[in-house]
Amino acid sequence: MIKVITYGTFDLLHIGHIRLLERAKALGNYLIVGVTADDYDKSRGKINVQQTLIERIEAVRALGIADEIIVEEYEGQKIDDIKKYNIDIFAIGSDWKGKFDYLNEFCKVIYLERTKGISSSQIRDEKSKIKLGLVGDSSYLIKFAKECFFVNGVEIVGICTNNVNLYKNKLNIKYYTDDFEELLKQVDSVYIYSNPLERYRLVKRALENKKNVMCESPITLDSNETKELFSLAKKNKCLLQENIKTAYVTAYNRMLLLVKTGKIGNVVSLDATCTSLDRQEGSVNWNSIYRWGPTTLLPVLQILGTNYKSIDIITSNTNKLDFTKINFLYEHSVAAIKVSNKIKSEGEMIISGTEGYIYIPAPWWKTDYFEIRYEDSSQNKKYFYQLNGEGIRYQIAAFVHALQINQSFEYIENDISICISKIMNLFSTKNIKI
Ligand code: C2G
Repeated sequence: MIKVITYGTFDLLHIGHIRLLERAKALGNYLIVGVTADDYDKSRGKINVQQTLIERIEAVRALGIADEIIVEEYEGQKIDDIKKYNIDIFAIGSDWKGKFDYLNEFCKVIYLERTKGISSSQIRDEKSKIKLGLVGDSSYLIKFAKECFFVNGVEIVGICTNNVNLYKNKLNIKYYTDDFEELLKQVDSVYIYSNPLERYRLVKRALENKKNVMCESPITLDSNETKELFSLAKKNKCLLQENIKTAYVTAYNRMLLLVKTGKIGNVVSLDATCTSLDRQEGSVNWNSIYRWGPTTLLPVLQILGTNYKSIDIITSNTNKLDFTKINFLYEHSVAAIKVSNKIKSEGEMIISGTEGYIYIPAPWWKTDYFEIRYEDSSQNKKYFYQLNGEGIRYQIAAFVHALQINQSFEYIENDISICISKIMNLFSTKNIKI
């Protein structure tokens, strides 16, 4: 018996995949198909996969070509599989020509001609290309626009700004100088990264015009306004996604799950710090609580909840010093966050529990790595995950995906967005100055 193996994502199964599988099967008598797991695809930079692993496996199974289906979960697995299943032939499309020659040591490698004129990316693109408008006057939007190129199904139409010079020669897109209404007419979605004081008005206008919105956090500086915007989005059947890039980072999400499964026992204390001296051009007037507050508040609110008993905001917001510390008291735990645009500190996060603690080194908000540490250090564990584009491209992919399947996975729950706005409001009214 000649055993053949092939691998693929097989997203939105199409004729190119089917022909590949038929030809692979014809090379022998028994075909094993390895379907890539979501995490593995993410680690190799495929972030636009639309169907779940189960859906993709079912689609391959339904063809009736494969004799056996396995899941491909890690780099190097192909060698393990070839040995484990006694494979004679490894077959793959010609787009991979030369890339798998190293497998010749274990079995015969055959590159099959790829079917021209069709691909999953093309189908995803054609399905519905989101026309996105950018809004704001910050150099961050240049980075954001570059990240959009990694995501299928999104096209940047233009940018509404007061400061065209900021983007000249860096962003080759249409400018709508301070003309938000005109931009809205040309797009179906907007990304708002304007001054936090302006966001409520802009998000509201966009939603009233039935446009989908990605808005940098904080969405507003008042919890009632944020609540109102979520209701408006619901009423007008639009998506309102709050952007805090950390919420979309794999390592951060896995860390949250480990905390929830009790890996460090009961959480008693959380400390998180975010500081930077490199103020983004164009956003110099935002204080550090607007710039960093949402990021540092995210783990506090996601892990300890929004029902804190008391909160102390200690701040120094002068020309010389822009520093804020917030202490939280919960029923059985405490948290402290520190943010600044004008001092430099270690940007780490420590979550302490009754059994052990989680340590995320600086910069914890865009990490690909964390550790769980115990009293008995032989039990310590290190966790590594792939991170591309600081999480920005994942949040864009999440937005596109939510619109395409008409259902959103809440990376940041609405009550957390509302609580962030509430704390922003407390900051301007109830803080202790130093
Ligand atoms: N394919 C093809 N013709 C197309 C499109 C795809 O022959 N028009 C082939 C690919 O060359 C591949 C298979 O169909 O052999 C699955 O393609 P994808 O789903 O795009 O998966 P891919 O990223 O190529 O995964 O470890 C993963 C594998 O190495 C390949």
